[in-house]
Amino acid sequence: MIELYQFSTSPFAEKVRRALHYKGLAYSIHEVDRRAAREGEYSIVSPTGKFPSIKDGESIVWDSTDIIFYLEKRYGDQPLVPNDPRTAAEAHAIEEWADESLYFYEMTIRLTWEHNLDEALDEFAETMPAIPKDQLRQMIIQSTSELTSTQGVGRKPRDQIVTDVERQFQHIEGLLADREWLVGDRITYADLAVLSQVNAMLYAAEARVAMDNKRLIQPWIDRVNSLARP
Ligand SMILES: N[C@@H](CCC(=O)N[C@@H](CS)C(=O)NCC(=O)O)C(=O)O
Repeated sequence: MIELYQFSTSPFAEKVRRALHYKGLAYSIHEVDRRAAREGEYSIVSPTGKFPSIKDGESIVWDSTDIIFYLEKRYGDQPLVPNDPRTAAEAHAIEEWADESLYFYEMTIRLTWEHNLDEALDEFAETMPAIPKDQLRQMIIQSTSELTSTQGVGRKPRDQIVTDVERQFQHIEGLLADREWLVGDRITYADLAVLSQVNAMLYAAEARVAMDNKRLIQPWIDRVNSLARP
C-alpha cells in the first residue's frame, strides 16, 4: 500500500490526498514530526526535508507535482495530467501559480495574521502536542513571517494583500466563466492544486469576504470535492 508522509495542515498534502482519492488508490498516512524532520530523521523519504512524500514499494517520491506524475505513470486510470500539449502546459502554469504564488498568500494571511491563525491553530497543535499553544502560535508566526517576507508577499501592506486575494479569486472565476474545470474539459491536477491553496486561504476572514460575491467558485469546489476529496 502507498505510504504518504505529510504535514496534515499542508495544502500540498491535501493536493496529493485528493489525487490519491480521485485515482481510487489506498494509502496510509505517516504524520511527520517537524522537529525530527529538521534533524534529518526522514531524509530517506524526503532528502529535501519537505513534505509530502510517498513510499510505494521500492519507489520513493517527494514533491507533490512529482508524486502526481509518478501516480499518473504507475497507475494509468483516472488521469489528472492532460495529454494534449497545450492543455498540459496550461495545467502546469496554473499549478505553478497555485504552488508558487497562492501558497505565499495563504501562508501570509492564514499563518502570520494573528486573528486568522487562531482559526487554524488547533489543527497545528494536534500535530505538535508537546508544544504549549502560546509558544506554538509565536513559532508559527515567526517562522512563516521569515519565509513570506523573504519571498516578498509578507512585506506588502495588509490592504494590498487583500486586494491581491480578491483579484486572484476573480481570476479563478474568469477561468470558470465558460467551463467546469480550470483547464480543458475535465478535472486536472491544476484543479487540485488551486483548490488546496484556496481552502487554506479560506481560514482567513478576509478571503471569506472575497468569496462572498463569487458565483462560480463554490460550485467548482463542490464539483472537485465530489470527485477528489482530501
Ligand atoms: N514544492 C513542494 C512544496 C512542499 C512544501 O513546501 N511543504 C512544506 C509544508 S506546506 C514543508 O515541508 N515545509 C517544511 C520545511 O520547509 O522545512 C511540493 O509541491 O511538495
